[in-house]
Amino acid sequence: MTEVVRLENRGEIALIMVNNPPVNALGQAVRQGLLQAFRAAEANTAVRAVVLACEGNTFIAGADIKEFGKPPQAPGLPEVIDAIEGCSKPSVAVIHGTALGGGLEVALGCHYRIARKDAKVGLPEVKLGLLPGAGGTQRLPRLAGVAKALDMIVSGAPIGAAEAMAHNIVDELFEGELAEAGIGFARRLLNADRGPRCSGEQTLGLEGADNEALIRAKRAEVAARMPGLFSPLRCVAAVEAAVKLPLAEGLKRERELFVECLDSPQRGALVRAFFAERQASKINDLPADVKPRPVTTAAVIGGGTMGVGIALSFANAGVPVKLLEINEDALQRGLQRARDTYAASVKRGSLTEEAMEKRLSLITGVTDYAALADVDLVVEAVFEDMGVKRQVFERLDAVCKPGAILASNTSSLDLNAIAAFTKRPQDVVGLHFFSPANVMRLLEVVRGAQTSHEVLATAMAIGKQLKKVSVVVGVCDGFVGNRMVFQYGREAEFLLEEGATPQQVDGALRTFGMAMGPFAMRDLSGLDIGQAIRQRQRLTLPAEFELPVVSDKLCAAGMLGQKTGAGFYRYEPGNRVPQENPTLAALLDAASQEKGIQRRPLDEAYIVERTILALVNEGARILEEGIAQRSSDIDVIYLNGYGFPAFRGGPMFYADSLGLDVVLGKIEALHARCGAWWKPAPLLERLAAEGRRFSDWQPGQ
Ligand code: 3H9
Repeated sequence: MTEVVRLENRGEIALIMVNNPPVNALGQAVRQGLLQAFRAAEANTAVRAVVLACEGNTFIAGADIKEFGKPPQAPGLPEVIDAIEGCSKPSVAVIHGTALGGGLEVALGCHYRIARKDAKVGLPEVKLGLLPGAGGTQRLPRLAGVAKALDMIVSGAPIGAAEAMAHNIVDELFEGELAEAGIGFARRLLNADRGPRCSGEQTLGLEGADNEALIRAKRAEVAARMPGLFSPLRCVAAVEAAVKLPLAEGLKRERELFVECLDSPQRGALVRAFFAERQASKINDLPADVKPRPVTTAAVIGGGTMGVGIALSFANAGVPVKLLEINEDALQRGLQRARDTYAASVKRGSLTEEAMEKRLSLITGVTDYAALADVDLVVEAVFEDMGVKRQVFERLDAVCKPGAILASNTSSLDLNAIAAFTKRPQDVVGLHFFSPANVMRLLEVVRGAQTSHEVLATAMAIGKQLKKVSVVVGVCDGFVGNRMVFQYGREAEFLLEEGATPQQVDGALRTFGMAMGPFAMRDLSGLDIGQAIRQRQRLTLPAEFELPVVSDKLCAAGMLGQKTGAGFYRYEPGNRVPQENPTLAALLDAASQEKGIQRRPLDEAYIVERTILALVNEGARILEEGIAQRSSDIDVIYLNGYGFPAFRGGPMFYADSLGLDVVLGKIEALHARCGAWWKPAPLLERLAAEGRRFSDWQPGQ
């Protein structure tokens, strides 16, 4: 056998163990090893059944994603699974951890499957711009039915072992040791004289439902909910082949569709996004021996929307958290907000009553700073005002135990100045959550000038514990995400002055793939927030950096967005769907006139260029200043916090894929046309001249 696949004979049972850390991915050596092991078991007349299990934390978690896009190496996975399914002796896959993608496909190739009670199974290929390419789209519907298979394959979401058993995907659940459970099950098969049973030959799942109607409905749902995505419609087409074609032809059709996905640029972008997210957890200059401090208790200062959202995040992760407010009334409002948020989840069916009570019991309300003396970590989420922050941090410095981490959720203030309010700046770090903090996955971990390595490592570990995607950023106005979005929002507003409507700008950017248009987004967060920032900037910006005036005019008219029933759009009471704001046209005319602009129709491509390239140019500055460690970190922030389409990989990857020479050319043209804001970032100029990309740039090069 190969090193990564071991075959042991346990009496009449062959035990095949895969050992390819970290996740037992199906690289070439594993495929080769599996093929050899099954062939050897087949050839050995003493063997009557085969058990397949994995070492480490998980069953096979899929194909080796690093191999995509490289020349294929034999044997291919379909060939391996054919050999497994064709084995004349019954085989049992023993699933623990996560059987994902090709891993589940290998298990479906086995004749029986047992799963540890805490295991999960799924076909997440769609998240990588692919579809299951080794029989998953043909075998799963035959076992689990077309409705379940479509849901799993199109969403990519895994399901738990019990649900998998209910849907005929696994045959039995077990607890305890893997090999023992597998061998025990195999012995029972032999005693009952049960032989091989091919998933591909089963038809139960295809019977008794109007499968064509299910396919039609899923196709319509995908078209409506996932516009612009390449692989989901092909996932549906592959399942349709399972319904309409015999297995061998269905597998052929699946292969064709898989190769189309493999060759699509979206696959490249989504796989890059997968690795970018993992890369973001690595801090370049952190010595390997730095250990995070244990955090078993936390506190949050401020019971507003943000503070409560952060407290909920801790409670969701099972960490006891104290919520501090300045008086009993404010505290009760905060605690009620926490209860209401959970109650809404219970009503939606995403949380049980029991889980709600358990989580609420982890949140303790306090009004006295002395109650924070023993906590390991405090996150401040009070009003964005330096005076208020000073008061909070001075008090925290006075009461918190040595070694406690003092974190600020500030989104716009200078973290180094905040750290200087304490006598322990090394213990101060920024934890910039995004609203609603209990829902949004992104966490910017702001590294102050004096933040210690240990504190930074602890902040990253907390992010992981809270199931956030954490990205280290440096101190500057707006950090990475908001600093870039300021450029984007400003350009979007300039487009309104040039002749576009909010509907046109939002529509063009949604077609590009943004989850939400910038104006619907601004209405949601409230126009008054930006106004305060603009007023501050007008005092300091050089004259050539002009600012748009539309949102100021809306604010002056009392139209602050959803909360006032009108902003860039109008809203019916109780309805968040944006309608046309009938007073806006006159206001836009006035803004254009004021600036001496002749309004003109703008096309979609121009709208996208003007906004997305504003992100890219600022991203390049951020990279050069070392505010982000690497271009992929910027992309991770945009994919997880700003609704940037994952199939485009993030703004910096998008620029790389256009070619930086092309991007520079467009930015130079915008500079000539629109003025100072568009001065090309020096790093962009340099990389374009050298024929390089953002993704291959390292600091100091
Ligand atoms: C497929 O199967 C196609 C087939 O249908 C058809 C073929 C013909 N490959 O996430 P973590 C690395 S498509 C290579 O931090 P966790 C990862 O980069 C595939 N490497 O751990 C990281 O490396 P590093 C379908 C992989 O415990 C390390 O493992 N399968 C792969 O939080 C730890 O990862 C999927 O899409 C891989 N497949 O979560 C599953 N997976 O330490 C993708 C992980 O150097 N994987 N790595 O940064 C996952 O969802 C999660 O990794 C998993 C573990 C849940 C398994």
